[in-house]
Amino acid sequence: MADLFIGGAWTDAVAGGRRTIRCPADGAVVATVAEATRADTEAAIAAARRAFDAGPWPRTPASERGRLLLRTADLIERDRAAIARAESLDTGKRLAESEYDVDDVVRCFRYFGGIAGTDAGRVIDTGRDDAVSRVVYEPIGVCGLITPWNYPLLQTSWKVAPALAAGDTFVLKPSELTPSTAVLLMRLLEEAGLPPGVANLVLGAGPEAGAPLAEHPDVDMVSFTGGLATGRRVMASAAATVKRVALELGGKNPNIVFADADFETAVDFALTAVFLHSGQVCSAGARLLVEDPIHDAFVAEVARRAEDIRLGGPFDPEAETGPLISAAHLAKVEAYVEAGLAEGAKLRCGGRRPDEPELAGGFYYRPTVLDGCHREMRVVREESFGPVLTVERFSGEDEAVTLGNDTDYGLAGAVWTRDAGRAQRVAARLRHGTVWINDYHPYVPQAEWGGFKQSGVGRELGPTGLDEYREIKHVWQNTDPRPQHWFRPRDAGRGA
Ligand code: TXE
Repeated sequence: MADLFIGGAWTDAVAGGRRTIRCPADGAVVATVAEATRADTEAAIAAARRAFDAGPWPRTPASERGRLLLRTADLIERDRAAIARAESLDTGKRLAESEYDVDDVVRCFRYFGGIAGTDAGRVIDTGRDDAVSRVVYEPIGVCGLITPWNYPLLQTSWKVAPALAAGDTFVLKPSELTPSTAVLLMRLLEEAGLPPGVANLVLGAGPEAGAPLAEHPDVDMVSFTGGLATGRRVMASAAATVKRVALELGGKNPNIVFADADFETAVDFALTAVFLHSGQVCSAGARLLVEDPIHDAFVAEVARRAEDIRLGGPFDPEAETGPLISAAHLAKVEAYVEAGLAEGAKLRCGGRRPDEPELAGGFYYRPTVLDGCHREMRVVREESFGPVLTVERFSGEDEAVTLGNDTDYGLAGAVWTRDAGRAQRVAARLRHGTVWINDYHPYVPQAEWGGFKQSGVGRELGPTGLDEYREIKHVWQNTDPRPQHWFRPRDAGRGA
């Protein structure tokens, strides 16, 4: 079946061949999909350019664009079961989690559908009666949207929904590992009545199908979610044409537990923070900082409970979390754990693949707790993106903040304490884009999501998330233009 969507038509890549998609839980073949070449991506860019320059979409009233997003949300909700199933097969994640993700996708489309057209800019008091001045929003143009494999449709919706609300056209390049739900979304946008060429989809490898989106002069903005190394490359390529850039590059997120925290709740959330989706979450609380007096008891309890976590495939009702995305990613996670142990970390649990024979066909790794860690270790500084929790000990507020901020990243973090003043003080001092107090992981589409430092550039979600996808223009109009004579005409005032 043709699965590249270019200029409103479904086509197959001619030169790129096909890629086989396998479920990471057991290696079963899920689908084969077309693999785009550079030429296919360039054709998609040309289609998006035409739809922007000559098509109706950028000039469609924003409220009408919003209505299309709301219709799309209804269609996604209608197809919830099929979309969640496809997401689980590509990613290996539990079906229940894919269902939550699809619900979040619906909320995202409804949020941007709802705010499209509610802000028409502002009128400025010029102090004159012969001039009017307005600040208005305009679409940026053609957006290149590059998304990862951990939350494939959700990450896509965080880009597609505001781009459409703003009046942009786009080329989407999902992760080559998890393309299925992007195909389903394109079909629903088509059904919702999006004009041809506004939404384009190319599938395939980053360097071939994705790189032109950062390089091509006809792309006005590139929005990327993925790893730090690729993000830097995207940003460098975008510099050649001074594109707008939005990047979400993950984090190394501190989960800070003070001695006065609600012990049981903090233990419970420490597990969710890092082991949800086997740690393949940009905001994962992979760095646990525990205050001295409770450190030993806390780590023992976290490790005890982590031992009990049940691994399994997407449709195993007993499973609590699933496999890693690929053999390469599993090897990378294993290497991080080995490096941590070589640098002196103490293994409290995990540190191996599971024993169950029925899991042998998937990329599973046991939830792992490494104690006695310090900030010079690679496993503490770099994102393992796996089910690996490193534990550091601290004493007092200042040290908690110093450790919590001692990272190149700045995406998210949490603080656990019963002291309301301390909670606010620590939250204010942490240099991370999201800080949870006595909680971990919740987000709402109304609030911005974005990173400090090397976690990224720009924002997703929230009203200013929409601003990432539009230009702000000041329009000044003199309503009674007359000669000004800054420089007096030769004949003016002669003899005066
Ligand atoms: O990511 P890549 P990978 C982190 C996590 C993980 C690491 C590597 O630590 O272990 O990144 O994962 C496309 N030009 N995150 O290798 O390469 C690629 O095809 C343009 C954090 O899977 O960043 C895919 O669509 N595009 C993260 C997307 O970039 C290119 C989520 C992401 O892949 C490209 C995922 C190129 N030259 C991984 N090369 C988060 N922030 O949540 C690749 N791509």
